[in-house]
Amino acid sequence: MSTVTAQAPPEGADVRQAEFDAKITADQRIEPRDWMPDGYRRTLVRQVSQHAHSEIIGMQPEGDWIASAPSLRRKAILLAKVQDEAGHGLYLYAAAETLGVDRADLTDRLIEGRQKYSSIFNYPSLSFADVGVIGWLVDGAAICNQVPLCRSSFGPYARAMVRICKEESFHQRQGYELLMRMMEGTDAQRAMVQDAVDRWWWPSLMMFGPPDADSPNTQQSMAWRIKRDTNDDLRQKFVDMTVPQAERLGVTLPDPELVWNDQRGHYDFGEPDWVEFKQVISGSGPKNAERIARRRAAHEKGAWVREAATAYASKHAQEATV
Ligand code: FAQ
Repeated sequence: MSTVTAQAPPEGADVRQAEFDAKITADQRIEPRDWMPDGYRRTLVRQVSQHAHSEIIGMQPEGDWIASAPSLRRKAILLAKVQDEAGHGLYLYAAAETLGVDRADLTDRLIEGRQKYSSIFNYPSLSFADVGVIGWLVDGAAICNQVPLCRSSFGPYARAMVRICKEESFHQRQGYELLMRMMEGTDAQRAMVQDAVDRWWWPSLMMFGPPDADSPNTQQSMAWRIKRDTNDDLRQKFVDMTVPQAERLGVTLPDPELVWNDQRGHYDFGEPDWVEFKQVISGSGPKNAERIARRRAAHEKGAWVREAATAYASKHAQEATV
């Protein structure tokens, strides 16, 4: 009898883990009913729900300008854009719910400060030029970050991203178009655009998250193919994409270290203020308290709608059983 024994096939959880690993390696999608490791599920719930919160809170800085838009055309465009962001939040909450969490609970986590949302939305929008700059830089950064997420390994998240990215592209173009018009206007309008660029540039770079060396989640999220690129790689891509757009627009980006590096084939750029970033994501940014207070008030004001919908649904269910 041979002393060499064939390796026993993996059993139970091991088989499921092996199947999961094989799918990830083969770049196949993980779907909600598939087995997945707890850490994979937790990471997705964290990222997808924080992403959803960002879209919903992200309605506020531009929403502030709907009533004061300078023309009916600009008001209609802005209304449509802000409504799109609400839609993105809803797709993303729905994607998170496929992981077994409840949207009402996620909303509680947001308004009780137990979950984060993007740092960028904790800065004020001080003039109508901010609407253009948010479209150009903030939606531009969002697209850079989110196009690769269309290939994220979790099916519902990746599919939500496809539609979201199409809409974000429209948002970016409307922002750039608004700025082009303002730059063709008066000196005062050009100064407003430059001032908005000066205020939003560094916070836009922070949207990509901390440097790779300080990012606790990137390595594992890349191994699971939830994230497809590192924070620093996406930040570089954004800078490379944006500098020629700034030149075309006729604005200066507020970074004296920004220079083309022929050897690297990329722009070199300065370091964002990571102390400020940490303060903003831990709740002490210029607008954190106001953003959450407003979200909480909207949630409380909407209680009657939720109650009415629940009453309607249970009446409907009762009638169906009669
Ligand atoms: N802000 O280890 P990492 C939009 C947190 S949507 C706040 O690198 P990860 C549309 C991070 O959560 C914008 N927190 O984390 C729009 C973690 O904390 P935790 C939102 C941040 O997840 C446009 C800790 O720091 N987009 O703009 C930020 O691997 C215009 C350590 O960081 C998404 O959510 C930040 N900037 O990478 C709407 C995209 N960065 O959770 C209206 C999807 C990091 O352990 C108007 N998300 N943190 O307590 C992602 O790609 C990733 O989650 C990253 C962070 C890249 C944001």
